Amino acid sequence: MKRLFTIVAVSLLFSLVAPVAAQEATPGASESLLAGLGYAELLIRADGADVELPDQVTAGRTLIVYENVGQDSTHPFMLRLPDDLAVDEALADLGPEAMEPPAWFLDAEFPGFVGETLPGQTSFAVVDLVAGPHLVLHDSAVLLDVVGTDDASVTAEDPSADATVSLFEMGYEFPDTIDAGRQVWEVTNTGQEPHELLLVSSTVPVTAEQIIALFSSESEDENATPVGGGPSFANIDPVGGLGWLSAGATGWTEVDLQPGHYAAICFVFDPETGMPHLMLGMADVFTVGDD
Ligand SMILES: [Cu+2]
Repeated sequence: MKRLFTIVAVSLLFSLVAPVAAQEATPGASESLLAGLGYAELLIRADGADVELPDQVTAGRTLIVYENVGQDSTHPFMLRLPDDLAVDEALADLGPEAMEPPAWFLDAEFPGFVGETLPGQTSFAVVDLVAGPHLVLHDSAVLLDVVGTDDASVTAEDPSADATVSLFEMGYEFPDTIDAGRQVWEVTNTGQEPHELLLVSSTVPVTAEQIIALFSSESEDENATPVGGGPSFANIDPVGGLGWLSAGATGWTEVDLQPGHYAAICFVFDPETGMPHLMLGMADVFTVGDD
């Protein structure tokens, strides 16, 4: 069941990266910046491929609260099935036998989702859900029915954001300065294809070229530094972000950043080559606080 298909290969990569040791306590809803803003809440509790969630939620602007109670870091995302695709067919296409993404995959809508979440952590994101059958994807594909007619982007107030970030082919735009601490980011896909914001912290300075070289390297040794220097997998940790987001869509995520070095990468695949966008250059770096 570990093989949803190649695009989820990143979760395998991150099982190298993420320490399995217990994390510092992460905030309950009371400390979250996005919780308490009055949005309808969708609570998801994931234990590996075992995902607990309601059968159905109402369309509209929604706070996703995602608890990873499993042993491994997870890299979840969500899609709304194309209108002409039957649910049974979609689930069959994404079953344990699936070796590659089905042809319809990039025709789905991606409303955004929480980012990579370490064991014991809870992640928060605010996204707009449109009525229709959805799937929550990680080690498994789990159905979530969104019902109703609410046009969320028109009726709901935006969360106030500490930073805005855009995603496009093949890169990111970040603010000139990013402060440390817990904060809300407004993330918009200004490109033509789906993209994601997968954030990693690095204990050593890092360039975009170095992070691409690291993920392109075939080394099994987590201490190996790729040609060109920079971090090894032992130097980096996932620190959240925002899951797959369709062109033109906006979502809000909550991040908690310590001063240091960071990279943003995208594992959405290119339909022509099947390559993750990262390998096509979709990586950027930033620092928080003084160098
Ligand atoms: Cu991308």
